[in-house]
Amino acid sequence: MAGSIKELSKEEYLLKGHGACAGCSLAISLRLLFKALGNKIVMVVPACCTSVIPGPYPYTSLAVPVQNMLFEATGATASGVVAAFHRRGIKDVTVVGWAGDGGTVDIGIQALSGAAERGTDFIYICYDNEAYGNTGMQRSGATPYGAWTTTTPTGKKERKKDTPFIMAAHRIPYIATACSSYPIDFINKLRKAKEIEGTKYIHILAPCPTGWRYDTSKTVEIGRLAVQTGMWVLFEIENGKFKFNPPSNRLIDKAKRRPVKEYLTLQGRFRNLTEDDIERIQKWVDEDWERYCKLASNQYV
Ligand SMILES: Cc1ncc(C[n+]2csc(CCOP(=O)(O)OP(=O)(O)O)c2C)c(N)n1
Ligand code: SF4
Ligand SMILES: [Mg+2]
Repeated sequence: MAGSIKELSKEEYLLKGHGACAGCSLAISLRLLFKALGNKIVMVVPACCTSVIPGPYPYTSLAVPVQNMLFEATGATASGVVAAFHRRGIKDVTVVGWAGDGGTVDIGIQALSGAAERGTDFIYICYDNEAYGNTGMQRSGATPYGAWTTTTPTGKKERKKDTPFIMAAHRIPYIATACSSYPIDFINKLRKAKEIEGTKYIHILAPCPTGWRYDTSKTVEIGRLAVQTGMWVLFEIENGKFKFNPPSNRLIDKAKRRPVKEYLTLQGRFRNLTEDDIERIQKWVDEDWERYCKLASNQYV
């Protein structure tokens, strides 16, 4: 396990000249993925920002094998790749499904659910920029309440799906949340997932300056604020056992959590929120924390 950034490999498999927007946390997360797992991986990527980031054929900025797949098919395709490796007796390649929130919580959920039910031996990573970024920022099931998108011009009226817990209902051996603002936490979770057999699911919050309407220099700060306000919680569920990870484990005491308003008001996508909306979101966050704290003390989901 890594203790600090200095211990990480200097190899880069996300090459210069890629097509991500300035300040994109998804590009940071991709670099971290490669720092954690190296290049003995095969990525399965559906239609999403990550299928644009490599750039136009015949060039690519991803120096690992990538299978670009239909929007809905990440779980099914990854299952096929895993089966092919098993058939050939290849055991030292990690298969990684890497999909956006639209490709995971909406259109890809059936293929992912099937793969999880079969116990497909792969790591599935949902990077969650909370909208359909590649097609211009339409709302997804992961868009939070009140957020502007092109299809929710006055703010989304529904709440975000709780996908890590949908995955927990599949009784897979490992589920974790992460964010690129906490790189060592993410890297260690990837390395742990690599050693576990079966389906592993990691859900990363992926701050997106283009869609969330904040300055490109603030990506790391926005991710940290998401965690410090408790709007994004860092946890693991290992064999059904729930555990907070730092710094979320230090926020069990409500007084230590910063008000959600600090996170919301930095982002243009929340500019239509009223004070009542902000209070409602704060109440939901506090209620979610009560549930998480019960899970942490009873331990089993
Ligand atoms: C069946 C199908 N419907 C719609 C599209 C168009 N499409 C391509 S990428 C995309 C959005 C992907 O959103 P998400 O999965 O959240 O990834 P992001 O773009 O945000 O990285 C859509 C709607 C498609 N490729 N296939
Ligand atoms: S739209 Fe957002 S997630 Fe997609 S490349 Fe741009 S900043 Fe990154
Ligand atoms: Mg998205």
